[in-house]
Amino acid sequence: QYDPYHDPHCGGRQVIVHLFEWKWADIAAECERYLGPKGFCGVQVSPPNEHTVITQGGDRPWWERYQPVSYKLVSRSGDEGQFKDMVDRCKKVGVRIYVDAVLNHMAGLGRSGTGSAGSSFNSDQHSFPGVPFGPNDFHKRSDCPSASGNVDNYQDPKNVRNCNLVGLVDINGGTDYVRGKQAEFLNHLIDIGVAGFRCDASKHIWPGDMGGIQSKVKDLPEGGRPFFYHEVSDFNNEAVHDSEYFGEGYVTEFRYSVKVKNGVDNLDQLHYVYDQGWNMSPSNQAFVYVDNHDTQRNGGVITIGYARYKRAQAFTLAYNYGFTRVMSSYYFDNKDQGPPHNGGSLHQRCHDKPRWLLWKWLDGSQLRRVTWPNSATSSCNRRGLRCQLEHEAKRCLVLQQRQPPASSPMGLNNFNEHRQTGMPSGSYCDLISDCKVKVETWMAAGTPRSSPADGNDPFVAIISQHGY
Ligand code: LAG
Ligand code: CA
Repeated sequence: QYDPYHDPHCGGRQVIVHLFEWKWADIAAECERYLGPKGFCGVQVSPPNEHTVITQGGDRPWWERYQPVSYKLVSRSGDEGQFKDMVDRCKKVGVRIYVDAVLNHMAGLGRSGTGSAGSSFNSDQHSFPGVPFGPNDFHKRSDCPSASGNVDNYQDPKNVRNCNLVGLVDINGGTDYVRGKQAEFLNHLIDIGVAGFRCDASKHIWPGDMGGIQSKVKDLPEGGRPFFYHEVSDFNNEAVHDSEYFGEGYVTEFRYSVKVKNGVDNLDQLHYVYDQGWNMSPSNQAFVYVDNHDTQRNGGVITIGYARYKRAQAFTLAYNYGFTRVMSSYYFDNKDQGPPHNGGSLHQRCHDKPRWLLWKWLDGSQLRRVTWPNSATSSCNRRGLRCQLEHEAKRCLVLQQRQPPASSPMGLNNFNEHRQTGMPSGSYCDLISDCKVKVETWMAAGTPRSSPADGNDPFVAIISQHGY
């Protein structure tokens, strides 16, 4: 059944890639060169609006863009003309743009001066004439119950939503004026052709305020609601729960990243990645990823540099749980380090570090996640699936499912191993042959079910080893 609040508007494609800190011109070229032909649904782009310009140790940290100065579309990634050109060119090759929308706050206390679009601002005075926002548009000191004025007690929703997140001045989304200004920003992006939004720090915005903004946001020009996914981390130990945002769109499922880490470390746990015992969101609400730009810096998850990163990614794309995003980033020596495209192009620089171009080894044929056999697609059985891959890979390691014991859940110890070599080389092998990476594909498959998103489903894992 069609769900208007969960449609990414990309014609059935299923994977978003976060091109963290890429410039608009580079993303446009990448859509045409790679992402469109390979079947990517879309790109999550870094915040496109005016932000602070922060110099620190001779560098500009990536996180200056999480300190908005106004909603003018001039950022470190490019200006409004370049942004429009990117949206158009990507859309022409079937790739949509999803904007990282920072609505909870403006710049940090102690910061003032001129933003990336030339607007003046002064955070201590709550003055952002580029919007314009003034003192009445922010939470009052008396709205925030913490002693420091910062968010410091995650057991109290008022503290989480009304105080300053790491000193970033906290917008009061309760008024019609603020909601109108923020909706105007999102509507401008929709007019340009953007298909949806990653809402930054949604946990720190009252769900009612978020709903109030979204209700002022227009339908897409081609019809339908924009795609919303909300940044809310929930590990069952705080007062705020991600389920409070289910009415507003998908919600980031941080617990999945931990589950998939445990799963690829210990394969027998992989079939528990959707764990209702952990209160994980149902598949049609869960936005999932192995790592994101924060967790790849802060640890606790599998990220670049881990032997199992590709396996975790491939599993995530193949497994029938949630809406998926992969991460494409840049090399860094310290976690504040900004992108390497000052003057040049990040795109070129990334090719110097091919291991960072994670999506490069993801061929479009792997981005098709397995649909469960039903009456219409009954020919899509396990054997058919395996054969298809065998013909595309030079060598395959096929883990074939054995007959499971009637009552117990499936684990990988229920699988037989078949090694196959000398498979005819197919098109995707050739396409990725210059990447010198191992392509691993895990395919979910199993007995027909009415609900495809049951974490206890058995699966067949197919690993095609290529280029080794
Ligand atoms: C997010 N999701 O909910 C982003 O994914 C995350 O990257 C953002 O933090 C955060 N919420 C606020 O939008 C990032 C950095 C922070 C940085 C902040 C603002 O992880 O480290 O804070 O963006 O730029 C920085 C300094 C802090 C300082 C603050 C205010 O690191 O020490 O207090 O700026 O000046
Ligand atoms: Ca807030």
